[in-house]
This record gives sequence, C-alpha cells and structure tokens, in this order.
Amino acid sequence: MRKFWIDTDTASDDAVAILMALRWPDVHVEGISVVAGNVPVEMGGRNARYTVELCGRQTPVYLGLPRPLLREPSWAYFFHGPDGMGGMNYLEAKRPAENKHGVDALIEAVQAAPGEITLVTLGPLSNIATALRVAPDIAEKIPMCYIMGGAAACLGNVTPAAEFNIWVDPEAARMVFKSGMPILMVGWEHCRGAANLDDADMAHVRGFKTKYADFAIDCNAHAIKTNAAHHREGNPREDAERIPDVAVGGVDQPEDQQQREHQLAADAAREKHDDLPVARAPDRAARRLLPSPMPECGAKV
Ligand SMILES: [Ca+2]
Repeated sequence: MRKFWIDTDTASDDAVAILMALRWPDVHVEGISVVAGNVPVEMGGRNARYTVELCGRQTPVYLGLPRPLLREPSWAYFFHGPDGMGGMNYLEAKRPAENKHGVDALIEAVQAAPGEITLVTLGPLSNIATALRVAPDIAEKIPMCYIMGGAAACLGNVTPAAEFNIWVDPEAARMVFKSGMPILMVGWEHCRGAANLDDADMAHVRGFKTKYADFAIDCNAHAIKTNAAHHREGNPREDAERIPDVAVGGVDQPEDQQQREHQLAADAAREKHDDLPVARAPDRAARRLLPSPMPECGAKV
C-alpha cells in the first residue's frame, strides 16, 4: 500500500479528492492535516471529518494553522457555499478532530516512516512551510510532495498571474518551493479542460447510484452554479465543474510521464509585482509539468 498524507483546506473539491484517496485501492491515507484556505480551519476540519466518516474510514484529522503566515485570510464562500460544501448542511461527524496540531502530526508521521509517505497538498502551504521550518529534515524524508497550486502555464484564478493556494500564502509557498523537498506542482492549468466535468459527465457519475457519487456532485452544487455563472460563454469544458482537486489524480501519472522540477520558485513579492503573486517558473519549469489529459480515475465513486 502506498502511504499518503493529505494537507487540505477542505471545501467541496478537496472533499472529493479526499474521497478518491480514501477509496483508491492501493492507497492508505495516514492522516489529514487541515489548513485555513477556502474556509476557516475549523470548518475545513469538519468537512474533512464528514468525508472520512462517509467513507467509513478512521483516518485521523488534525487542525493546523488558522491563517496564512503573514497575511490576512481570504475565504472562498462565494464559490463553495456558506459551509464550504454547497450548503448541504451535512451532519457533524462523530469522531472529533485529533487533539494534536496538524503540523506536529505531519512531522511525527514523516519521521516515523522516513521515505515512505507521499505528501499531497490541496490548499495554501502554511502548514507545510511551518513543518519544514520546525523540522527541516522532513524535506529529505518525503519522497514526493504533490502540490495543487500555482499557475505556471495559464492565467490564475484570483489574479491573471495568481492561483488561489499560492495567492493566499505566498510566503509559505516560497518556503516550501525552496526547501529542497522533491515537488511536483499540479498547477491551475491542469484544473481546466479535461479535468472538468460537464453535464453529461455529472449525469454519468450520478448513474453510479452510490452515496459517494451523489456526495461528489451534491457538495459541489454551489461551486457548479457559481462556475456556470462566471463562464456563460466559451468552451463547454471550461464552463463545467472541476471535481475533484486534481492533485490526487496527478499522483497516478505514469512514472515516465512525470516531469519533475525541484527548483520552482514561488514569487512572494505581491507588493513588488502589483498584486500578482504567482508560482513562477524561472526557467524551463513551466514546460515541464504534468501532461494533459489527466489520468483516468482509479477510485470507485
Ligand atoms: Ca483546496
């Protein structure tokens, strides 16, 4: 079994990514740390715990940093709904969040199994930057960190240059990208096009008639509506919904197609660049990312 650790600001797209990881046949999720991002950390924890319970798992969920390292939080209720889960008002999960900080839990897990735990990040990098600052040795004990974030080869989704996860905490992103940890960035460019579900795709998923399939579409109800309102014209695929966060799918790229670049630099100087923070590829990195299309989903939804 492959061991994963997921760091997430759990709103609806991350919930589906967590569902996929928990249902993936040869993956064991060792733990989930939550960070402030789309929603406050407590709400993200609640959403992650609900998703874990839905999947019938006992995966521990730890709360991490409640805000970016230096900047004020910037929530995304407008997109994911007032609960981050499409306004579905899911019940509180029975199992509470663990009584340990998410950063400590991540460090302990990596140090207990050096070289074994693949890190997947789905939100701002505040937790990961802090973990690397507290325990820099984990950078060489994590075989690969898959980061959903940045916009190296397309327009961003917050500003023309900035993707949300990097924009929220660019200082943390810079620390992570400079840490020496092996990183594969799954940027916003891979969240467009074929990564989106159109109406026919969503009907197909509904056709599975499982609680997982319904959950995957239902919790994204607000995101689907908002996305459609923002993109009334253009490519139908671009109008469709991005479900799930693509970083989990990116992990299963065949090894020989993975383009690894360890020296990406996150440009944290928002002021310097007129509010245009971006995960910036200073050399050839922008052309050395994951190929499209994304792989077929191996998880049973
Ligand atoms: Ca996220």
